[in-house]
This record gives sequence, structure tokens and C-alpha cells, in this order.
Amino acid sequence: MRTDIAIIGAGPAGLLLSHLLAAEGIESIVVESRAREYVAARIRAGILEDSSVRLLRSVGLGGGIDARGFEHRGIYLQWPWERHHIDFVSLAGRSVWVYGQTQLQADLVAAGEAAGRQVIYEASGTALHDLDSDHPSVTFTDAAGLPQRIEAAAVAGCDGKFGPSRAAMPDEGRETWERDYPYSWLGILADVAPSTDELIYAWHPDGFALHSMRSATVSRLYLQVPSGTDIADWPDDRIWDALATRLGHGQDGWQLTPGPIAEKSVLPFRSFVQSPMRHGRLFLAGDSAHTVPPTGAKGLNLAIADVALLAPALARLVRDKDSALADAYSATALRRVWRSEYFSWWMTSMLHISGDPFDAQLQLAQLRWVTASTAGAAGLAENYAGLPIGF
Ligand code: RFL
Ligand code: PHB
Repeated sequence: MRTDIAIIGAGPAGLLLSHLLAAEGIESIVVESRAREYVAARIRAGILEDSSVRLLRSVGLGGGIDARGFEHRGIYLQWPWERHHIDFVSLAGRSVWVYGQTQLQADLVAAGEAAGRQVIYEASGTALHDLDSDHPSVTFTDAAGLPQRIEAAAVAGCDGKFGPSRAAMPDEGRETWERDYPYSWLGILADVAPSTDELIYAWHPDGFALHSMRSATVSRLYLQVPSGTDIADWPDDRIWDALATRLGHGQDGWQLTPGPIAEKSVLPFRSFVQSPMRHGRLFLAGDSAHTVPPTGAKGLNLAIADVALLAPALARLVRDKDSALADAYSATALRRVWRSEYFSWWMTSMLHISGDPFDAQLQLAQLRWVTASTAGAAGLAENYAGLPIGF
């Protein structure tokens, strides 16, 4: 097969890149290791930044967000007996949207199918070749067991944290940074109306808790748990009891309504960055180049911001033989990546219990300042609602 851009990975980064390239008149083929149904069912992110929503709307992908998304003015930050609203709109002039990654993924698949764009699911043994040349290729075995090769002008590695693209960068000149955290999140999806109008981020001596949502009838909630937690140790009643305690059930009359749990899982925390995000004709975007702990709701938004930069860069490279944007891609993208790494680490450190009582007092001092000072609240608001793409 021949195309302009071979894209590895049909997550949000890969499918949105394919969409943005098509808008520039550039062809692509997407190769995905999983089955279409598996990719469609993955439950992940839930918050879109202002700049993500603007970008999606500008390329005809805003219909689902406008019909089924929920615009939020801000979030609640709380600790025992105190709950404070941080109003992003008045502090930073921007809102965020509750719109599940699952829904966005469905919108991207539908748009790709309607336009006849090619996505090859269930590919195995994906490998990248000749990245130092201007005719790189991607090989894989298709679902029928046949060997395949895609020749392209460039390869976009949108294959997440476990894909082959990250590792295809030569060791020489590559730098990585990482931070592991001693805790994870236990996340549930519950068929019950949210007990809050906007997200609640709760500091509690037992550990952090987050009340998020997907719709008027579906809630998404998380609990800080130690790394290595076995989900079998958390029957549904224990989860709801811990959520009620940490989220402050009964405080000032607030009630957490439990309901049937449709899905539950434990997700480990990690910060990771790889630089540069480009080698020759291979360009990394999204989780393949960087991951953040989910506390700042940045992972999906970073993937969107990366491909918003990458699509015009690849279009200029392929169509106009002009490499200026492609050459600038890694440095430009990494500025925002590190800003988001910082914010995600900061939110995580402020809200998760480390077990050290001195840390706990520092966290409470910081939470009081962030909620009482306009400068403190505005810093959180500006970062959470998201900086302009290209910042
Ligand atoms: P993805 O979504 O992981 O997609 C990568 C795709 O590549 C495929 N792949 C391969 N394809 C071909 N050949 C191979 N050898 C391959 N190996 C892998 C994979 O199957 C997959 O389909 O990466 P992408 O597109 O960069 O998107 C990143 C986001 O998915 C991720 O950052 C967010 O989900 C992170 N995240 C959140 N981000 C936010 O912005 N806001 C949030 O509220 C938020 N909450 C979350 C999250 C992530 C979570 N989990 C489970 C990781 C909540 C959770 C629970
Ligand atoms: C979610 O709804 O899944 C979600 C929301 C906010 C976060 C992380 C996850 O910070």
C-alpha cells in the first residue's frame, strides 16, 4: 500500500490526525493492533479543554459535544468540612466540557467512515522501517494473517504508551524523564445520576477522591489506592463507603447517591516524557511520547494539541516540501507537554495522601491558598481550562 502518512494507532491522536490531514488534502492509512470494538469500548478520559473543543468544532467534529456534552464553568476543590468552587470562566475566561473519550472516539470513527478513510484493525507485529530516509514504511500482519507494507512520506507514531513507535527512536540523542507515584486510582463507572453539578476533587486523610460524570445518568468516580491494589479487595459496598467518607457525605446536607457499578478498574500513575518527539520521518504524538497522571485531566487534551501542531507540519512537508514546521514540531509540542506535566504533578501532589503528616499540612496550606486567593485560583483555572494550542 502507498499513502502520504502512515499512522500507527487508532486512538484519539491517530484518528484525529487522519481527520486533520484529510482537511489539508493529505491521505493517510491508520494501522491499529486492537479490534474496532475493543477500541470503541475503552473507558478513559472525560474532560475536554476549551482549546480542544474549539479545534474539534473547527473541523466539523463538534456535533456530539454540542448535543451530548456538558459545559462546566469550573470544579470544586474540597477537604473535610470545606468545599470551594473554582470558577474558570470568571478567572480565566474559559470553560471545560464533560465529554467522554469513548464518545469522542465514536465521533472520530464515524467521521472517518463517512469520508471513506482507511483504518486497518487487528494488525499484529507492527514494525517501522527506513525512518532516516524520505520513504519510510510500516509493516504488519493483517487480521487474515497476510503480511502487509505501507509506504509513506512520513510515519506518525500515535500508538500510546505501549506501542512500537517510542522504541523505534534511536537511543542516541533520545532523552526520557519519568516519575512513578506510590499510588493508583480505583475508577468506577456507575449507572446513577451524578450527585454534583461539577467535578469534585477531594483531599481526605484516607486518600484522594474524585467525583466526575459522563452524562445525566452515568457517574464516574475515583479513589486513591496504594499501588498494586487488587480490585478483588474492593467489593462495591467498600467502594461506595470510601467514596461517601472521602467526598463528605452528610456534610452541609450534601449526599452521595450510590448506584450499580458497571465497570471498575485500577490505573497506575506515571509521568513520562520522551524527547525529541521526532526522528527523521517518524513523528510521535500523544501518549506515545508522554504520559501524565490523570489528576489534571490533561492526557487526552495533550494528544489533541500534539496532532493540531503535527497535521499542518506534515501537510507542509508532504505537499510543499517545506520542512520548517516539521523541524519545529518537537520543540513546540514539548513546551506544552512540560507545562501539562507540571500541572498534572502539581494537582497530584496537592491532593494525594503520601502518609507523611508534614506533607498533609503543606497540602492543606496550599489548598487554602488556592481557594482563598484570586491569584492562586486563577493559576489553577488557567492551567486546567487549558492554554492556547501552541503555547
Ligand atoms: P491511546 O488512546 O492509548 O491510543 C493508542 C492506540 O495505539 C494502539 N496501538 C497499536 N496500534 C498498532 N500497532 C501497535 N503495535 C500498537 N500498539 C498500540 C492502541 O491499541 C491504541 O488504540 O493514545 P492517544 O491516542 O495518544 O490518546 C491518549 C489518551 O488516550 C490518554 O492520554 C487519556 O485517556 C488519558 N486520560 C485522561 N486525559 C484527559 O485529557 N482527561 C481525562 O479526564 C483523562 N482521564 C485518562 C483518564 C486515562 C485513563 N486511563 C485508563 C489510562 C482516565 C483514565 C482512566
Ligand atoms: C474522568 O471523568 O474520567 C476524569 C475527570 C477528571 C480527571 C480525570 C478523569 O482529572
